[in-house]
Amino acid sequence: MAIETVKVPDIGGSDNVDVIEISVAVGDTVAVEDALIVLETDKASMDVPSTLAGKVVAIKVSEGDKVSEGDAIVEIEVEGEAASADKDEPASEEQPAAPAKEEAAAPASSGSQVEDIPVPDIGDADEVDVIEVSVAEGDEVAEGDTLIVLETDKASMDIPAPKAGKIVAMKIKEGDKVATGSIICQMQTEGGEAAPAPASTPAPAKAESSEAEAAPETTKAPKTQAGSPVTAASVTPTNDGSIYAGPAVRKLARQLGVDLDRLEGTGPRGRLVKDDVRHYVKHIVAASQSGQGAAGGSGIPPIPPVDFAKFGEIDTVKMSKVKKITADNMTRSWLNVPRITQFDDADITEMEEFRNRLKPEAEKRGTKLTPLPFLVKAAAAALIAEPSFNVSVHHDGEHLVHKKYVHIGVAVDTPNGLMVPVVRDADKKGLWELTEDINALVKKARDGKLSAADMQGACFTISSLGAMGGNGFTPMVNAPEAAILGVSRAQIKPVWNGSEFIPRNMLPLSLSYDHRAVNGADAGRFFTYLNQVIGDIRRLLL
Ligand code: CAO
Repeated sequence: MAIETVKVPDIGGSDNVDVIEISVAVGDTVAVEDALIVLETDKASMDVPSTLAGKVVAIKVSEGDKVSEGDAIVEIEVEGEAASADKDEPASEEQPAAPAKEEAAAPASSGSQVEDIPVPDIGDADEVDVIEVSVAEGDEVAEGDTLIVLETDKASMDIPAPKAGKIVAMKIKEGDKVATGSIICQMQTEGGEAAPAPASTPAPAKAESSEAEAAPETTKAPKTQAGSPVTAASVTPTNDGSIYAGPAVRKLARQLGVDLDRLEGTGPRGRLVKDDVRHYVKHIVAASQSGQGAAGGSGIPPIPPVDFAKFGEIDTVKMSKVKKITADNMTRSWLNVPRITQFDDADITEMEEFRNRLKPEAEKRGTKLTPLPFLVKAAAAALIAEPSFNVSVHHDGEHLVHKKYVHIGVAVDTPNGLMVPVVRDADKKGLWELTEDINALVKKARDGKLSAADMQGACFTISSLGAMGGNGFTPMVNAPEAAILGVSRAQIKPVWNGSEFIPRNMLPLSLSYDHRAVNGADAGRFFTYLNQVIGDIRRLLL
């Protein structure tokens, strides 16, 4: 057993390269070529593979560190003596310089001139795909601007302009295959020498000695500690390989905190380009500012602005705070809650006869008795009878919260907007107490006097539009509650009793529920029970 250190290999002369990912943990067993860390330069990201097989006993770098060639990455406990025979040999002496191609950059002279811009040293790969041409004839480019993007089996790399100038002729096109030294384009430059810039780090060119030497002849492929070149073949995309994006795009995404997994590439063959990242961020920001599609960075495109005044006279009125909060809540519910709505008519003929008989008593009590307290009472009874409905999806998305209390929200239309105060312990209260509670809450809501506590803790909501009319609607679940009952206008309808049609007072109900929390069978049982109770309120005594 021996403890050996794996160091940062030759990374093409780049110093202080960002460590963007640690791919192993202490205790991991790694094989030769397993990725240890991921480095990222301006132009490329690359895995640094292990040169040793064994157990990781110490990690010498952290995410966010900057490293250079020779810095220790990990310590590995290896079997027997040195696992890597040539581990101590200086990497820079291992690899012969990459041969210069005949068509490499023409020597430059001072003044304005046209220069051939070659592909810099990209290692030994000689049939590398050009997957993107980022410039066109006539473009002015700055030093470092991407000219083309190359891609091997394992990596993509931007090839930057070695200096500023104007593209006078493109010599390659998308789909071509190139090698080190292939001419990319001709550029008109001002003075100086045309030294090809390093390619992206997967196989960067590295100036061997003085600036006076022509770069292609003096570059060499970077190597691992064990001496194998860090060519494209040992470089993999930083994520799971299913993301088709170049290093510059990856870097931009990382800077903006964008998860590339969520994006669809619009580049050739679905490749992600910088504009995809920018558009994504733009949409998220616009959506969150307009209150649309903001949930969880969903990337839902916002509704484009419209100048309504173009079509006629308008007034633009600021939304009340309540309306804005409602808008956020509705959007949140719409985007987060997979909702099902089920419809049925409850026969309230008997219930209404009973309510009408109670009206004089209600008057004596100084209150008004509408169908709503009956519905609250019936819903409370149904939640007790079918506890699978009295739940919420836990915010961790992995648990269901089963509630042992029964608080019911009542949607109230107020001058300020929709508010939902909560009737506490509805299952424990009689009809008169419920009536008083509801009336008090409705008054408080319309007087703008509800406290935050008055509107919290509901298990289930009832939204009654019965007084306004309508045959049915699909109420929005008031998350994190699991369900809501929509009540529409009761009507006398002909109902078949088996031998004849008889007139019955039918109340259209719509039950929306969070399908993550409640399955259809539970919903069916709950709704049937609720309708039975409403149809025969004597059942509330059972
Ligand atoms: N069918 C027929 N008539 C109905 C009815 C129904 N489903 N529900 C109520 N009515 C009747 C009442 O009985 C009352 O008539 P009477 O005075 O003759 O008895 C009349 O309509 C007015 O009732 P109301 O609206 O004053 O009282 P309510 O208890 O039915 O409703 C409240 C109270 C606060 C729920 C209601 O006023 C309200 O604000 N509803 C709006 C809810 C809402 O905006 N929801 C959002 C929908 S979209 O998410």
